Amino acid sequence: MKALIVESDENVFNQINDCFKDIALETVWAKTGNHALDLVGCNNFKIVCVNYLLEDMKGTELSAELNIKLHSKNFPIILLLDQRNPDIYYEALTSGLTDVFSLKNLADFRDFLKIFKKSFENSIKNSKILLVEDSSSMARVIKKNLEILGCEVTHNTNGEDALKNFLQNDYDAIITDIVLTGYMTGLSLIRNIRNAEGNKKIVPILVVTAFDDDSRRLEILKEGVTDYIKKPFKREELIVRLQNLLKNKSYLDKLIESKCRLEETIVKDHLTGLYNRYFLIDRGRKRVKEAKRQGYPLSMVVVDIDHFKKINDSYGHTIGDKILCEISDILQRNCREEDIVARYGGEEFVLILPFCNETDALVKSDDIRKKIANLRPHGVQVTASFGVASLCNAKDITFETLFSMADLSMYEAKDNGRNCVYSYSFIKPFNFQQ
Ligand code: GH3
Ligand code: MG
Ligand code: MG
Ligand code: MG
Repeated sequence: MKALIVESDENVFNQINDCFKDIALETVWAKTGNHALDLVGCNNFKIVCVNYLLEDMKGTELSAELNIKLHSKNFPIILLLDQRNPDIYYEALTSGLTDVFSLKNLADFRDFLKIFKKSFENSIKNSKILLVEDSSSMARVIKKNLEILGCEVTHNTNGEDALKNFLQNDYDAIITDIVLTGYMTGLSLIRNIRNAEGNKKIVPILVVTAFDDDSRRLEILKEGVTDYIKKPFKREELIVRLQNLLKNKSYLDKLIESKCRLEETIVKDHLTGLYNRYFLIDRGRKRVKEAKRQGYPLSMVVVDIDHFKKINDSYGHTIGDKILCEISDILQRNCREEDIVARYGGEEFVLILPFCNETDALVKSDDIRKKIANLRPHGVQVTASFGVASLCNAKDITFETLFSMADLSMYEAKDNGRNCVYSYSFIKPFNFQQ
């Protein structure tokens, strides 16, 4: 990675060069604009810094020439000015320069360079790329160029293998040709990727193809590709386009991650990690309706820790909290993935058990009750009372009525000595041994 400094004054060059030393970037010195134009043709610069006043031309003129010579700008061109001047700023930005910094205050420029280097390294290094290209010579060129930059490249010549690889692995970007070996075209591969399940389908896709007529390009874009590049292409263009895709992908990944975290905090109880009352009611209503519609059994269990107030009073709230977490773990561990285990509030929990009839729910509840009674978290004897209600054949039961039935049964258990399981259909204690 090299930088070009275009500066006619040696002292000023040394000042600018020092900024690049800070970020360990190799520099090449061009004393004039024409010297710079000669150098860019045969070097691969990642950034060019130009003084506004050069011996043979203005920095803005050099910038315009660089843009013409290289057709498309694929590295930042930075203008360094002796003094602030709004007219020159305007001229600079309209001549295609990326940014302007003052030579009087190089701290800003140093900060810019640090960010520039970091973003360059992060966006492309260690990226996993799936390359789908039938031409082995073209694939070799692309693969080599990306591997130099630290990418891990998997190459397939046909869409079938590429699709299999895509479904089995996670890639940061896909680079694909349109004409491939095998039965699948690049377009069909793209369609399959965009129809994939979940977040996999949003992977950036860069199409690299020799087709350049407008209608075909439009077709390719309509399939949802992220970017398009025409063969033959310049190495820089491929890298810059890929870099942009990867940068956007990383923003999107961060966004998805924070959305998931946010969704989790909305539905989870902070202390125990169980679902909260909001989630229980929302999902519970849906589950009850679904069970009624499809005619499968569903049970609800209300669990309330016995004399928890006394436990708090005797051992303190901190131990009380830890006990709540341990009881939550027991409830969670004894339920299936499709069950809902929620903290309804305080020391009260609710379980929703789809595909579990009343008898099974009673057996399960009594099993959990015994486990809690034998747990002795932090050396404290803890018990809980259970109330069970089931959908059975009653057609007009809602989530709310089922909850009231289970809650009433739980109070029945409290009234009858605690540390026991009561069910609504009998309002009598359930004893598994009998
Ligand atoms: P019962 O057997 O009749 O259910 O008696 P109880 O003491 O468990 O019931 P009560 O409703 O009288 O008291 C519940 C206690 O639970 C009071 C409250 O301080 C405690 N509690 C509620 N939420 C928390 C919590 O997040 N942490 C702790 N440590 N205690 C809690
Ligand atoms: Mg091809
Ligand atoms: Mg209680
Ligand atoms: Mg309670």
